[in-house]
Amino acid sequence: MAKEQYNADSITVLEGLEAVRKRPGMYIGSVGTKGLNHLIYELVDNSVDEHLAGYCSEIWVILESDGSCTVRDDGRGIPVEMHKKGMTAERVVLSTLHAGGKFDNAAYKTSGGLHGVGSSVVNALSERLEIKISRNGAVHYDCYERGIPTVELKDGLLPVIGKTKETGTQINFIPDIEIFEKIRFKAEWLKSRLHETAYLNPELTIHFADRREGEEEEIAYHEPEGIISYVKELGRGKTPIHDPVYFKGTVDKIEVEGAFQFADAFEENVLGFCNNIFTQEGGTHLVGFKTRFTAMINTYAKELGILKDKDAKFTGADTRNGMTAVLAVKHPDPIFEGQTKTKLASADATKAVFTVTGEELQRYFDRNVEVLKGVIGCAEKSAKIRKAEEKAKTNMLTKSKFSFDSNGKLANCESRDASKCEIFIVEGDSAGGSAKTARDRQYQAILPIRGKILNVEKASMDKVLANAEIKTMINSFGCGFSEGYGNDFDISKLRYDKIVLMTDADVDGSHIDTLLLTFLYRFMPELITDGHVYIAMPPLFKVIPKKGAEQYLYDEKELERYRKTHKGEFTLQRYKGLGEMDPEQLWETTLDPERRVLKQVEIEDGRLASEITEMLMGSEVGPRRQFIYDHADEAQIDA
Ligand code: 0RA
Repeated sequence: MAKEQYNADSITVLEGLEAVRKRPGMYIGSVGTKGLNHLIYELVDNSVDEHLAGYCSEIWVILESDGSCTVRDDGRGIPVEMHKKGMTAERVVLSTLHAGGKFDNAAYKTSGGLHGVGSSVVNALSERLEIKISRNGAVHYDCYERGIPTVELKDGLLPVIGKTKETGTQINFIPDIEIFEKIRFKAEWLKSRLHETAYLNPELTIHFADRREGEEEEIAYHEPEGIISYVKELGRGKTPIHDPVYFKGTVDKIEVEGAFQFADAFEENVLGFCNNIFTQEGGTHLVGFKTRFTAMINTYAKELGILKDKDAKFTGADTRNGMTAVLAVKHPDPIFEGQTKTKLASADATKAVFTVTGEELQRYFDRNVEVLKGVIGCAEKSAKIRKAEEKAKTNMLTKSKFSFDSNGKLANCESRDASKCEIFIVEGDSAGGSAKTARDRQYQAILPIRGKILNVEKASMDKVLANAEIKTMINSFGCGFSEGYGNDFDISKLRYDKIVLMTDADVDGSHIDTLLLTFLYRFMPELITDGHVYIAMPPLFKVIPKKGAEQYLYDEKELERYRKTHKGEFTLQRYKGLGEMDPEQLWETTLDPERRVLKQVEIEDGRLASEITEMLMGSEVGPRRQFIYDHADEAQIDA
């Protein structure tokens, strides 16, 4: 770096990036796989902003064979001209937190408000970042290491490395291993995110390529039908009762666009977006949609004589029974709040969505009475089940209010400090018995479960709640549960920081993992999304060599490797199940926080929830196991 660049301004710049490196979680959520992938999303969002400004129609995202990632667009190119303080605009954008907005004259401030925001965060967290900007007939080049520029400027300007007639921005970066736990991007999440972006921007094409060894693939995402196709895709596997309904309109500069489709199913899946941002925590736009929709269905049901005057109205959940919907608004100046800043708070969005939904859907339903009757039919079904289940639930909960301590087979831990406590759900009484002896009684609770728990996906609510294993789990965790018709779940009451599934490494064990995860995902999804759920990884083998130390091996591959690298004789012990291990071995291999291997179950978010459970419950054992491991983060030593 040239000496004259160390002035007061560059010091503030470095301090800014240093803040990102010190507390990366504040900027990208985590330093796990999720945060890692987030780096790519930040760059893609900038290119999408350029698309929204009207200048970019194609984006390329490439996972390179060297582990780096390239994001390229055909927009105007980040400005390379001198901006201020002897810095080119490009350097300001890439090295100042929240830069970019100052240049912006786009109609919509998106992705949290500023154009180019996020690229400095990616830069700060990259071991190396290279940028090529095609603009003004030339290709301009710059390069950084951990946010610090390594290219010398000429007269304060970037070097030109070629001529071009095109315009656009290309960024290649390799995440910093000093910051991230691992630096392998997860293609599966990236692809679904890119696909979603394509659905939300029907005039955009996003090219994805994975060039990593063994992973080679190329896909182009282009969805000219937009959110209509998205709704169809989200509802895939269900039986639709009508074609998707699409509506749009603008009120007070707020653009509203929605699509929905009802299926013969009992779930509701309504996704909200504001300026392309998925509003995971919901918000005012969804309030407007739901309020108006519920009122409209109740009015129609009365008009059609389906609801009599004496009948109770349908609840909101009733009217959305079986609904898959996407609601996307574009707001010139949105306010986001909530834990993860993904809750739309702008009050005017409610009114805009309320108005558009009312006008457009009324027009639609007046002309499509068959669809309307189908939708009301779904609400009627829901109301009926709701009443039956409310009854079942009250009966169940009053009957089964047993206390924490009298909780069947639970061997609880002594500590009541939830942040330190762990509960192991152990398959089988014999493994459960060993685990109870082996555990650290202070912090580790053991809950043995026998055989296969109920498949909650297929069972009705009262059956689910009558199941002994499930009741015990709900009571042990202490945080209640949520389901379609009510939410008694309160994660602050969770009694254990870690919930560890401990099953045999065979087909039955994998099936039990699946059933347990399905149960947790349906009734306590926050446990998974907040990272409280883990899968224990007991070893499959123990090798005892004539000379040298004994060793546990966790799969066939490790055994193969051991056979190849180990010279000399050794005895091989093969564990058929947890039950075969004595307490001491169980402690060493699976319980001891210092030595065990746990996989953390990670799911990006609930967006493709129904697909996930569908896949979880598929009849093939192989892919299911695969799924669990794909969603269980790569093995990490938990210390
Ligand atoms: C600021 C101003 C202009 C474009 C951009 C930023 C821009 C940023 C990114 C980030 C990724 N791709 C991008 N493409 C463009 C417009 C400057 C002008 O008026 O030409």
